[in-house]
Amino acid sequence: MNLREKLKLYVITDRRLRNEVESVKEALEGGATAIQLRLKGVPTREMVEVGKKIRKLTEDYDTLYIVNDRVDVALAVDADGVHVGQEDMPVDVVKEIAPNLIVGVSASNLREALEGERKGADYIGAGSVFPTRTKEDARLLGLGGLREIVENVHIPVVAIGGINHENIREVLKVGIDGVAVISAIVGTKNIVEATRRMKEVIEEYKGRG
Ligand code: TZP
Ligand code: MG
Repeated sequence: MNLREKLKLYVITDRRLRNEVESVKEALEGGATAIQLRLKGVPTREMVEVGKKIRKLTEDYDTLYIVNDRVDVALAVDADGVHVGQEDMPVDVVKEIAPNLIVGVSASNLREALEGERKGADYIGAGSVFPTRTKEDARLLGLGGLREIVENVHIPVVAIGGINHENIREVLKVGIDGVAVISAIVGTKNIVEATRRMKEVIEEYKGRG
């Protein structure tokens, strides 16, 4: 499966909403195509411990596994990739020290997306598409900004921020490769079901190929 296909439904952990291992198990069962381990303010040792468990689970489902922020942790747990923000390690430096990792970069405007692409990113995480309560300092990109990125970069684009079962069709219309979701999946009681329902909408839209 190519990267675009693997980025279709990208579920991100959030400990404030649910334990990571539990939420990953359920999201995988529901059909998530990518998992991101996102842990803020957690000791490195614990990150590695949790990260290894999630490696096993994602392996069983042949699902893409990305670690947020930390190149060292991504390498330590044998993740497929790392996702870096505008204040994390620059993409070209990540590629220098970890050439085998898939690297995603966050962009909240076209300039950041083009710069990420130029520096060798494998995909762009573009957002926040809608207002979100999950990330305090998220900058609003909007659907218009998302469209501008999709029309100008050549690498896959994953939309993030405030995406839920109600507004996902508007996002798919823009022509993105995937959606990244926290609260609309991890913040629900039945993560399996929430994942499955979102996957159905995506596949309906993109065709099941
Ligand atoms: N980056 C931009 S918006 C966001 C991140 C991590 C939060 C997405 O969470 P939610 O709950 O899907 O809006
Ligand atoms: Mg970051």
